[in-house]
Amino acid sequence: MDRSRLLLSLTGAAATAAAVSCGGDAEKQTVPRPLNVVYIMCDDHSYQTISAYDRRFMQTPNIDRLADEGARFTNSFVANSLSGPSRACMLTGKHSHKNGFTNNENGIFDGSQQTLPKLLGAGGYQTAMVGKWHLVSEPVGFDYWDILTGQGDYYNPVFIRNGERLVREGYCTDITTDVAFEWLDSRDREKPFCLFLHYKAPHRSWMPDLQDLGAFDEAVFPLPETFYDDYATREAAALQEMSIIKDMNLVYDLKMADREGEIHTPDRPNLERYGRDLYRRDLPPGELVPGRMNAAQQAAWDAYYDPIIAKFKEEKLEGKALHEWKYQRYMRDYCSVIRSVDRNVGRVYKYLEDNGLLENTVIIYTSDQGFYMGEHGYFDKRFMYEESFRTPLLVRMPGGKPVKAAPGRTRVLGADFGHRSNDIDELVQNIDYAPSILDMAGLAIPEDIQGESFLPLLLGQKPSGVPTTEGKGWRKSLYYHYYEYPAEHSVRRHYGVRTERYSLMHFYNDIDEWELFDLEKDPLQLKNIYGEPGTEKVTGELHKELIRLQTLYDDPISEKN
Ligand code: SGN
Ligand code: CA
Repeated sequence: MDRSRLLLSLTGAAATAAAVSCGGDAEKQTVPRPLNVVYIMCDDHSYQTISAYDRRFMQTPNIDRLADEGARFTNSFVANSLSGPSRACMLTGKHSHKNGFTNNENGIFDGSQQTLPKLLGAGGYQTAMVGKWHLVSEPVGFDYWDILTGQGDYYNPVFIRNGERLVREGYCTDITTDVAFEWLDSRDREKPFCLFLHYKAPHRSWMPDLQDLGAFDEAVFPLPETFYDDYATREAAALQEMSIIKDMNLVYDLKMADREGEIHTPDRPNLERYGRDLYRRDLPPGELVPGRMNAAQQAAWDAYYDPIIAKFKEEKLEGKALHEWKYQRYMRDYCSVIRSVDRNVGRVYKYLEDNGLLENTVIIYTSDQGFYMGEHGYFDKRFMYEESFRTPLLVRMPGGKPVKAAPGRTRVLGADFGHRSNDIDELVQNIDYAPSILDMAGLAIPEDIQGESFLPLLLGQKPSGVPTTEGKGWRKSLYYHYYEYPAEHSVRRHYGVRTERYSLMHFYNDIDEWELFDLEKDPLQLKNIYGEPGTEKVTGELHKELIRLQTLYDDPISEKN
């Protein structure tokens, strides 16, 4: 282990019940010890629909409060933009090829390996995992686990509590919070805790809580500039099956089947059979069974959707009008689902406040990856393109004193979030979560963890003083590798490197395509400049950097074909 890293850890471990401070100026940020951690992770929550990042679509006052009282990471990324892989990266602090969970289709998480909850447990923490797990094998290393089956259901979801299966009545986001509170109430108050609170929302097919139905009916969402992307110069971008226009389903995604089960676009197998019930999930294969809702829920749901379905049938929209109608409907459902997430973040805040925990608890808010809100015409994620490579990351340090970032940062290019004084602009990735949490807890970070602790950044330390696996100074590039192909949505396998200005990716398997984007000149990533005259030097440097990262992380390039 790096000496300074070890020093910080030892200082923390030795200073139980004391405060550890870092940073050179008078206003030092401190970490109280023992420290509790509430790690909130949504599923598919785009930064575009968090108003602390982007004000175009909706307001999220409770999530924003984390940004106001903490830090907003403006360059937060994942290592593999898909649920299971992302969760495995978070739990291990390692890239997919090292933790073994490369894709959802045939991945089974090897629970015998070193993980964050195990390390926390060994360090005297009590840990709980509540909500979406999605790693197939049963959770190992948590004192308590109460997980959704598979993707989970929005209504009346099935949970597995420490091995026992049970159905809980109600709306999933609320229930997940309730379960977390029950565990917090019953925890051992002598020990610090780390709660992993993983919401299923807002995963497809975006089913809002009944109280939020219609919340955005008056809204007209601005169409993203790249909605009608023609994918010129980008072969892999064109080959996907996650286009709102061509792949988003009117019944499954947008709920447009009428009560008799008439389907308005039977463009997906089984829709004719399942009709209106299909989107309610959890149907045994091959059987036509009612959806998951109880009678009262179904009545309220139908009361909202029936007139919309009737109007849709009547209008017989086509072409552009239909495409944009789909976009508006998608955004309405998705944002309505986020309303419940935001409300529940507010509940978590209140719980911590009411129980005197805000002073010694760090709250982390993130998602398992970013998501497309119509950019490039897409929904879903997977690509190394910015919207899905990025993920929101907000951290409220104990006490809620806004983080004072160290001055003199280089601007990292890409999304324009404007500037806030508590922004952290360094390139961070979800492999950094485990070491950061261990660091916050004052525990040693094992040598084989590939991520870096971003605690020093939260403590306002100058990045030049931060030790990384690459030497001194914060990392200047990120490695990405996506594996799930052939599979749903048909995003080709790819790996790549992103620096502060450029993004280079290689799509492989049944395709061999390199893409290079200059994020300064082309932040929307519309023009692949790979192989263009004048790019030789930067391409050479990026190839070198890619190989350096593949060597550093031990993901040899020869195995990628
Ligand atoms: C499901 C969804 C996909 C989604 C994957 C992975 N299809 O298979 O649209 O990309 O999950 O999402 S659905 O028909 O089942 O809704 S992930 O976030 O869990 O990785
Ligand atoms: Ca996800």
